[in-house]
Amino acid sequence: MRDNQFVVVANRLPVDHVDGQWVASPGGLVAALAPVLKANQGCWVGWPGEPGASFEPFDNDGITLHPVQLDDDDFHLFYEGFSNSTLWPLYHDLIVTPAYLRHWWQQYRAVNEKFARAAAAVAADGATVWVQDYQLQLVPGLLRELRPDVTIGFFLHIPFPGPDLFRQLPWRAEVLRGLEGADLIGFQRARDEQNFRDLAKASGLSTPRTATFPISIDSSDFGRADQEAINRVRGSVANPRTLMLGVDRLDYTKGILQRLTAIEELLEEGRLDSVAMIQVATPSRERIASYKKTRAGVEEAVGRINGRYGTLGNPVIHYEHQSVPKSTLRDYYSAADIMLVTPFKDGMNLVAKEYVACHPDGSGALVLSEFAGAAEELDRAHLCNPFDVEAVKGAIMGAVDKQDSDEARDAMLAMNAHVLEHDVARWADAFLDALREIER
Ligand code: ADQ
Repeated sequence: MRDNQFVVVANRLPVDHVDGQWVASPGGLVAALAPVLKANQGCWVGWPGEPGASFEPFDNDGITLHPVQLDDDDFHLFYEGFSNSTLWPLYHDLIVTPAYLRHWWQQYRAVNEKFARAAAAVAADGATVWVQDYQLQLVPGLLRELRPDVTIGFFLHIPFPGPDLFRQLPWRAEVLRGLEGADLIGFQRARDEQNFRDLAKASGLSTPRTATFPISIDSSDFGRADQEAINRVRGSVANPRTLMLGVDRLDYTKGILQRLTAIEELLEEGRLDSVAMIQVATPSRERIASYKKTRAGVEEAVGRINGRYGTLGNPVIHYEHQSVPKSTLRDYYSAADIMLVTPFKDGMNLVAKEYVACHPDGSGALVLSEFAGAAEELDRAHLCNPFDVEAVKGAIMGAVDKQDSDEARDAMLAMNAHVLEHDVARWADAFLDALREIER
């Protein structure tokens, strides 16, 4: 078993088990790493997504997958609990209040031990192990104890909070010790890296190497759709003059309701006409109360806006609460005049980059939150503060007013060139090159 020179450890395997079949699953992390693994003949350690199910290692599309079994308790306490109701809100600056429950923490530690043991069992002597994200922050330290010979990288896909926020965490010392086991820690933005360094310094930690590696997309997946597909999308929403689009996991960090409120107010003020919006919202973490509440708020707003401003067979907001195939997303991105990406806080936001990749001809416009990591690179977007409805409205109107202008075209061409050049392969190479330089 100990024969893999390159091991990725992530909470989820890059596949879902559906009706006895393995199918590739959507999601930022998976979208980002699958091409890199294929190119490197790597193996992936992760949870297959079904509580209680046990599977033997298997090959999928050229990658060996090593399933880690999680039972119902693990799912509720480690995944829904500590990962997504403690760390997720804490690391996204308390958009909802994190819960600090001791039995969640104990299960988080136990599951991290499980992942560390699984990685230790498959890594070859002197292998490189790349641990992903907030669910597995203890793995570097635990793996270091089990396997001092391996080189360990860690990448955090979500923001790292300021020291004053992080210090709320009752188990802050243990989490820092876990991260300290890595030879290299990668962050999305310089701000996240600085937050971690400030905290490490104040905590007297022997700071591991850190660096900033903004993640990106596999841009070959997201070229421009053909005109027929674009006409089909626009025709199916009654050919508005301006087609807007939102694509998000249904998560309170994404600011979906705020964006709908901005559109509603613009309609009320009579500043938008002949407009339609497609909002795709992937079901996510549906059993957690704050997610139920977010969904209810979004769906109420969609109903209210359509009730007031739609006409028979012709709603303003076309809402899909489902996962859609990549090719459909590409058609939507290509057809949309204005993309709305307005998270309150987001590590990067790949959707913004996917949209930009679908506009190599300079068409389209991007309204983007200042608090998305992507705003650092996509700084020619219509940037706005998502907490300020007037600012979101202003950014939308800026995009509408400049539609088809030379300025809009130049901005999109510049952003498109940036995304095509800085793709996910380049991100992974940069991280792995930096890790190789410090290999022990
Ligand atoms: P997410 O919070 O999931 O990722 P994002 O970066 O936008 O956010 O990635 C979402 C991915 O899912 C995109 O590739 C998108 O195409 C896909 N997707 C969204 N809705 C979909 C739908 N309805 N059907 C099919 N696919 C859909 C986390 C962090 C981000 C960070 C990424 C990667 O929160 O900040 O950018 O990891 O590091």
